[in-house]
Amino acid sequence: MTADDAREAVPVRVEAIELIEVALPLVRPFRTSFGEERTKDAILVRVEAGGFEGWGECVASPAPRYSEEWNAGAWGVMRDHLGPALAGREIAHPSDVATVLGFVRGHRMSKAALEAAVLDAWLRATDTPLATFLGASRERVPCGVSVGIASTPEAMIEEIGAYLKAGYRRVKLKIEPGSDVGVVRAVRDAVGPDVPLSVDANAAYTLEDIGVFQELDAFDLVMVEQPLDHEDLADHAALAAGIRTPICLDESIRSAHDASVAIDMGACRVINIKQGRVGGILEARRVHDAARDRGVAVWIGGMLETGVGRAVNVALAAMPGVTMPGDTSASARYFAEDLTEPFVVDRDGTMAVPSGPGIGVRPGSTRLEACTVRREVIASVG
Ligand code: OSB
Ligand code: MG
Repeated sequence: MTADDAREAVPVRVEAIELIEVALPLVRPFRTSFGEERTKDAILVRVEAGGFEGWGECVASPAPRYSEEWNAGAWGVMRDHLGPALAGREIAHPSDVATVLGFVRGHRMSKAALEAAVLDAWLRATDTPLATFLGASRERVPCGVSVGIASTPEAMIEEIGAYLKAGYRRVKLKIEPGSDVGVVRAVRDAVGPDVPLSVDANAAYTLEDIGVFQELDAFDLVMVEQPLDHEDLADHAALAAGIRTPICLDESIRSAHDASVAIDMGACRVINIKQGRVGGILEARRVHDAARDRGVAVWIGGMLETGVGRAVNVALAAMPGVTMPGDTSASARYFAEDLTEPFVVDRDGTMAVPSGPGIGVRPGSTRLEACTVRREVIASVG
């Protein structure tokens, strides 16, 4: 019997839901084709369910650039719509959360944060680690690192050198028009032919830029991530037919259904799974299953999460169909001090999967207080 089955008959009631907005300074600015972030601003969800506390992290950003979701909107939809619907509910299985919240269209990151918090409490009620619930097949996961656009290629190369020394197994470079082929050439020359490199355009190009991607073919990249518009699978399929480097989709994949369609139409050969983007941990597992059934490689992406969200990503990265290093970097790559015990990458480029019940970590109360911007109990049913 799996841990999943063991819990099925014992419901937990959602007794309270609290939203906590936090701000943590980043150790260095993170620049992508859609903007620069200097702090990590996130909404944490704390629930009480079945007498247990559960934590989730909403991966929305301060501005609606990566997706339509953003923090102020996420706060509003959780407080006014999703939270009230969930409060007082008996949750027999974590999949009930998506069912209860399904009346709201979209808002996947907010739904995912609530689901994660309830799932954490539900798993703690039987002492089950999230990785076990997900059918994890490893205790340590290989890690990559995502490198923001720097002011000069030299600055980027210096930062990458430090990551390689620290053990990271794959380096992902953010690119944008005007900062692509030249930067990749300089980095490839500096690191040599054996370092696995990829690029992520965050949808900054159109099919008319196919020449850029044909030039990038020369640098043996593991993949090119989300080169084109997030809503254009057909153009990704056309680009894929004209280049050698595999295309990985990030923004375009919002569900397991999207994943199946994208793979079947030849729009991608790799998928970056982010549980927030697809509406939760359970849907993330379904994306993993759909890709595995079709022989497509997946890896676990990131949204600069604090330890609360990172714990979920690392558990997902331990699933058997995850075949490439993820953007699951060490806490120290982002923060001088995380909210939780820090996640550490060893010199061999691997990180331990949390083994405690639920997500296996929780915010330290002093650190949480120091980082809190506002908090509000949005539902309490006693
Ligand atoms: O496109 O993968 C992305 C961060 C914020 C928003 C989008 C993306 C990213 C990253 C960073 O690439 C991944 C990480 O280190 O968490
Ligand atoms: Mg991406």
